[in-house]
Amino acid sequence: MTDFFAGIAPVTFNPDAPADELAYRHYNADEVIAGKRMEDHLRFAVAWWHSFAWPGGDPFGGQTFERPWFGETMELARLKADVAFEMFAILGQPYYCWHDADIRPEGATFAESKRNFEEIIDYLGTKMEAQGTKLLWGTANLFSHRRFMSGAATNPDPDVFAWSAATVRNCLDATHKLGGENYVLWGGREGYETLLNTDLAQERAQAGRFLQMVVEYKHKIGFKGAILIEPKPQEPTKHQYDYDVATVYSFLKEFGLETEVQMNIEQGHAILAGHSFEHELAMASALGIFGSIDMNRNDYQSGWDTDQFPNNVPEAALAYYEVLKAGGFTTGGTNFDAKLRRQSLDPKDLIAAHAGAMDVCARGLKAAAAMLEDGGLEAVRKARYVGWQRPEAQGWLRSATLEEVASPVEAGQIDPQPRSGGQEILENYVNRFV
Ligand code: XLS
Ligand code: NI
Ligand code: NI
Repeated sequence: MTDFFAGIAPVTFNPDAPADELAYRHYNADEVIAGKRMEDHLRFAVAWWHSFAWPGGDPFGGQTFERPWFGETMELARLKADVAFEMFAILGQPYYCWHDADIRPEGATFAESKRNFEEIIDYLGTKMEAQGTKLLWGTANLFSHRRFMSGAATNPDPDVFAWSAATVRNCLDATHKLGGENYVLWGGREGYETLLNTDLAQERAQAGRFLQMVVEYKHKIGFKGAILIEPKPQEPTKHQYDYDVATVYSFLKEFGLETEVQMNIEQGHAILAGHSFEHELAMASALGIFGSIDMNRNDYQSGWDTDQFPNNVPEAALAYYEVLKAGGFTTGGTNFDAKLRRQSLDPKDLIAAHAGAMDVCARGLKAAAAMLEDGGLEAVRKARYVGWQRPEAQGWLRSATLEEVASPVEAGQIDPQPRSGGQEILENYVNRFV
C-alpha cells in the first residue's frame, strides 16, 4: 500500500453527499437502466498514460506534477502500477487501458524493452486478478520515441515498419495474455507534414498491409477481442491518414478489412475533424463498424487535442443516445483518455476528475435511455421518411432507372411540397431530458 491517496476513501454512490465530498451523485453501478446495469452499459476505463505517465507539460513549460514514481526504472514502474491500482480501487471502475510505453521503462535495446514490458505485464496480471479490474484495451505507443518521428507503419524507412510490427506483436500478445477485450491502433504519426517529401500512395499501401498483418496475427493467436482504429484528423502530423470515421471506412474497404476492424471514436478527435461526436458515432453505426469510445472532449476555442474530462451533460446524452441506438457496447466501453489541467496537482484532483466524469456520463446515459424509451425523436424521424414507404418509392431504391423515376415528374404527377424539419421543437424536446 502506498500513501499517495492517503485519506481518500473509496467513492460510492451517495446523491445526498455534502458538496465538498467525493461521491457518485448519478453513477450507481447496480442501477438498472433500459434493462442493463449502469456499469455494464458504460464500461468505464481509466487511461494509464494521462493519469500516471504525463508530467503536466505544455509547449511553454515542462513538468508540473511531482509523482514519486516518475523515472525510468522497473522499481518505479511497479510503484506506478501500485498507485494506479489503488486509484482503481477508490473509483471502482471496471476497466483500464495502457500503451506499452506508459507501463514499462524504455530499454537500451528492443530486447531489453521487451523484457521490461513482459515483467510488468505479469505484475499487472497479478494485480488485475487480485482486484478484479479488467483491461478494456492495450495499444502500442508508436509516436513518442524519436525513431517514430516520420511515422511507424507509414515510415519511409522499412526498418521502422519492422520495429513497429515487432512492437505491435508484443502488445497484442500482452493484451491477449491479460484477457484484454480490444486492441487499439491510433495512427499516432501515420500522416505527413509536407507533400514535398512524401509519397502518399506508398505510405497508404504500407498502412494497409500493416493492418492486414495485425488482423492475420490476431486470428493466429486466437485473440477474440476487437481490433479498433481510432480516427483523428491532425496532430501530431498535419495530415493524418485516419482523418475520421468515413475516411477510415474507405481505407478498410480498400484493404478488405471492413468486417475485421471497428472504430474507437474520441469526442475530441471528432471535434478536431469538424464533426460532432454524435455524427461520428452515427456514421460508425451506419457503416457497421462501431466499437468503443474515448470520452474526452476538446476545448472549442483552441484547435488542438486538449483531452479534458467530459463535463457537458447534453453532449454526453446525445452521444449515449447514438451508442444505445447502435445496440450499446459489446467489447467496447467508455475510456477516459483525459488528463488533468496542469495546475491540478493534488491526488484528490485525479479522483475528482474521474468521479465527476463518470457522473456526467451516467446522467447522459440516463437521459439517452429516457429519450429512447419515450420514443419522441424516433417517431418524428420515422414520420419524416414515411413517403419512402410508398411502393413506387421503394422501387426507385431497388431497380428503377433514372428515366423511370423521372417519368411521374414529366407527367405532372409529382410536385414536391416542402415540410418543416421542426428542429427547434426537437431541441426543446431534448432539453426536457437533460
Ligand atoms: C491521441 C489519442 C491516443 C489514443 C491511444 O490523441 O487519443 O491517446 O487514444 O493511443
Ligand atoms: Ni486523442
Ligand atoms: Ni484517444
